[in-house]
Amino acid sequence: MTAWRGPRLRDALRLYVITDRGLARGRPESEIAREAIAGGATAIQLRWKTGPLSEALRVGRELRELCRQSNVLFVVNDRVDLALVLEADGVHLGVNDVPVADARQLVGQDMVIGFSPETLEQAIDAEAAGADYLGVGPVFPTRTKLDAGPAVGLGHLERIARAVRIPVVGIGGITVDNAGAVIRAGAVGVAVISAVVGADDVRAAAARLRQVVDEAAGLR
Ligand code: TZP
Ligand code: MG
Repeated sequence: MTAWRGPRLRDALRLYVITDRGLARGRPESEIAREAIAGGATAIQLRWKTGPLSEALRVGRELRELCRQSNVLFVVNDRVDLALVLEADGVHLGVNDVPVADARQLVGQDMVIGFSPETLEQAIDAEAAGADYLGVGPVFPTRTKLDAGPAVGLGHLERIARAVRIPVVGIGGITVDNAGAVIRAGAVGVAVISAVVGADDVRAAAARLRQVVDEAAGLR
């Protein structure tokens, strides 16, 4: 495992685009990722919920290469084994996945570990267990993840961001219209699926979101 050598993590989390085959309307993950990166995505996550693992590996290898070429953080959702095989820069875990402390044992110190807490306590525990960043959401209502639960809102995000030292990204229902508020609530970045993957022009959608995030963060 080689360590992440791109921008510091909080900068690599600014615009975090997550793949979704259903929302891509027939466009391959590699095309979505290439366009998203061209528009300003700083991280790409392979999110693979159904379908053969051999296909996930094939797609993952393409994303791995694209991200490497552009110094973009490449993260695998849920699966520590897939992240290791793909030499991902990071793995993203939820409350029903391998616990953070066990994942840390498996991946070593070099791989970035992200975690999605449902409560403030889980957020604090994940930081103590070795998580490098947190994904908090769904901040707003979303139809993309049916089991995501009700929206937690900006207040919940803000409380978690204040309580931990590691960077926090907001996720769930984020668009150009509300991304600025997510950053002002204390997130270093936004994680999105439909706002980018579902867009007719993926590159333009990513570029607009990146602009909103950067402006809210005082970076442009
Ligand atoms: N986790 C919490 S909400 C969500 C995930 C994966 C879905 C985000 O998708 P969208 O389309 O950006 O709301
Ligand atoms: Mg998960």
